Amino acid sequence: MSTDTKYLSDWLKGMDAFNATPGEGITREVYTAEFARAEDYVKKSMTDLGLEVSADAVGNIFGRWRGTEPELPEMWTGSHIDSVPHGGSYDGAAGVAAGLAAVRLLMDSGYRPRRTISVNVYAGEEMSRFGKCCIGSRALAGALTAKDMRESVSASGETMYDAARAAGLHPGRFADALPLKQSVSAHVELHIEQNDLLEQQGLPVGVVTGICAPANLRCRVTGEQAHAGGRSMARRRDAFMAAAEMALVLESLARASKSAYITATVGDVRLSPGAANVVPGAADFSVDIRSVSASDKSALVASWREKAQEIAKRRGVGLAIETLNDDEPYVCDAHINEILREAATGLHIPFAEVVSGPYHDSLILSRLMPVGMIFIPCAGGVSHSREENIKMDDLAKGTEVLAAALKKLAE
Ligand code: HGY
Ligand code: MN
Ligand code: MN
Repeated sequence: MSTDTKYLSDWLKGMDAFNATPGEGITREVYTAEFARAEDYVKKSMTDLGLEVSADAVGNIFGRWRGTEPELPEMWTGSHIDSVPHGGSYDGAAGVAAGLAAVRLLMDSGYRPRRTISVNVYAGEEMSRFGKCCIGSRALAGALTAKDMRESVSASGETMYDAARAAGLHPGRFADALPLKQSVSAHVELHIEQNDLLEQQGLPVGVVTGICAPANLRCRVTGEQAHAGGRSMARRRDAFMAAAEMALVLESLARASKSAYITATVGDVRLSPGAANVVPGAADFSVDIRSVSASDKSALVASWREKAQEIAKRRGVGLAIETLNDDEPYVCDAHINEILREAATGLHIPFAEVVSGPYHDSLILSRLMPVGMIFIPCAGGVSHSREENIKMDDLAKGTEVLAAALKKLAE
């Protein structure tokens, strides 16, 4: 079986058109106009393949290839099409393209699955707009409710619920199909690695052994707003400097951790009032801590919280920490991974087993079904950046492994 790389690259080029920042990377945040048009594009490509298309109240899309025994639990694949601001063309979208191309490959081979195979798009995997990641897969898993949608507010003050309605969805009909009632046999997601382990080894495919999970905290330091020239250094309660010290302590604790895989990031800092000649009275910042080990992650969260409170006390500032989510890491399903390894070997496609530092919808879906992931390299391991790039040949190879695995898992 050899994948039609033209189908993959044409599909991805078509997806690039739905972008709020042309020429400055891809910005396609969940429940925006670009996102709504991208969803229509996906539905059309599913219809063009002869798949039965359906969508739920939060914007998850399902493209079903009915099996000969549709009463059996379905086989799922899929990923996301939303992006971070000024991100790349392949984070998420490559996995949707691969799912469609894998089904197309199997159809062209004359194969008919026993189980229905569904190629899916999960809404809102990125947390950038509402501070909550994996909106669609959480809704399926019962970890997000319509009430949560009304209470999640973007930086511009719009609720997730209203934004979903503005994007043409019907969150009021949440309970029609959410949380997921049916049982699903398994889920395999293809995704770009977003690290450079595969590229370093010159390998086109990775089989993911574990998916790290994030603890996302929203932190607010409150100090005293003052004049940048008038207030002496000794008398300041500078919210930013306190936050900066807390961030540096986070970095040193993460670097000192003995964990097999752990990361800590402060990716979003907002100062108030945010003027060059004013000592900030308040500093809001995000903390993103991940590990493939739940205990290592909670140890880092706990030790950082303690140090941060000590810094706040010493500097005479307030510190409020809100936990947005704290998810369980996932060790990928051994049976699925055996099938993925066999598929790659049978296709003479060299592969390595790798850990996923990034989380994915598969992490959340693992609460409902056994899950495996296939990685392909991305240039320099760069992602969440306009520099994100892949080799179409690697995506084609990953698609062939996905197709072979779907064929096996749909029996
Ligand atoms: O942040 C992540 O791990 C994912 O790419 N949203
Ligand atoms: Mn991402
Ligand atoms: Mn992603």
